[in-house]
Amino acid sequence: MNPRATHRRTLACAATVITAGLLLTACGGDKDDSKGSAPADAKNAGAKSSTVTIGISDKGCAPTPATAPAGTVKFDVSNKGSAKVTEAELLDGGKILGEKENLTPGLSGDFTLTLDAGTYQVYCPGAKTEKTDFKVTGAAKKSWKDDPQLVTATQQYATWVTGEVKELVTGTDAFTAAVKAGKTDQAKTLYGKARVHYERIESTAEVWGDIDGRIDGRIDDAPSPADFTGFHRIEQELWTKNSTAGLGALADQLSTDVHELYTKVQTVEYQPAAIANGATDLVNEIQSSKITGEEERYSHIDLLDFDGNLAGANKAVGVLLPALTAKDPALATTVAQRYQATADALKAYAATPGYEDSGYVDYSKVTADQRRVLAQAVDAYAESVSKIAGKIA
Ligand SMILES: [Cu+2]
Repeated sequence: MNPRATHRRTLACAATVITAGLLLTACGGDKDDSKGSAPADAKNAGAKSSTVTIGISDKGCAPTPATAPAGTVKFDVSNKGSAKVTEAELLDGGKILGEKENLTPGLSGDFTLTLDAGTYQVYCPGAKTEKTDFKVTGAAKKSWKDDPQLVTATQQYATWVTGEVKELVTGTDAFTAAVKAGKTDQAKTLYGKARVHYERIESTAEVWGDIDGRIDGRIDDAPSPADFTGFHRIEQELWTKNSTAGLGALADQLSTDVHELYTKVQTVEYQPAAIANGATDLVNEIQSSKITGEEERYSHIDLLDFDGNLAGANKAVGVLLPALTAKDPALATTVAQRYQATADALKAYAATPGYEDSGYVDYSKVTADQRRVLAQAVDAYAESVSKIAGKIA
């Protein structure tokens, strides 16, 4: 869970999510998916690609232009000096398709989406006018579905995510059983073994904001103490009180929630750009919540979470690599090199069996200077990964 996005979830354009027979389109405007989606290659003749500028201010975040043709749309977002409005999202109904957050005054960033015809909203929470319509018209001439490499990529990724969540379920059930049996030491070592599977796929889990919040939320995200549940609530008790007392109901709830997640992920249909954006989110999560020590503040197994986010990003990049190599071999090479540099930087802290059996040292023992070195590697990797969506969308 991204610590800055509280009480709601954010994944950039995760997928088309089918829930209980209801088709919810997360990445396009069409409810029936009949108009096709977006160009597989923005450089292809006939494919459309456009850029929209969004300036955030206290007043609002109206997009310029306010319309775009169906296809690949890149949103350039900048904060024009608002201290209270620091993010912009593209919404389709209630769903977040893409966003740029944590933009303090003067900062800018971008996100790229594949959009079908429809009316969307640009949303900037906290502004005087929070929502402005954004219209997409026409039908894209080419779809990523025409590119066999990209179709294969989405299938591979779906299979991998489902497998990871299956392991999450198994690992979490073992962890919660230990908690309920009062085996504190065993619970502590099983905690990380379950969590790493969540961290690998959390960009997908974040599609369902409420579940992500229940499973992976932090004390700071909870409006009231009763809302603080899941892994980190149990983590707090295990490490600060060295006890499992009174955790039975929380353990049961956590098991129920990961089982529900397993049911839900099997309904996701991924888009290539969504997979790429998910990889970017995972790398950004390393920076915002692992390097900082924010996420595992009681257990200090942050390096294992780091490992999970990095592996998840690398998997997403990996399935897209054949298509990316065909379109931008130089970027494919840079991404691979920077991944390796990040993996090497992390490996310096590997240990066997490691702190709490995590495979890594206790993160609280990693100095500020050492953390800076890790952050630099992650930063460079994030920068290259963030370019993938625009190339393959
Ligand atoms: Cu997390």
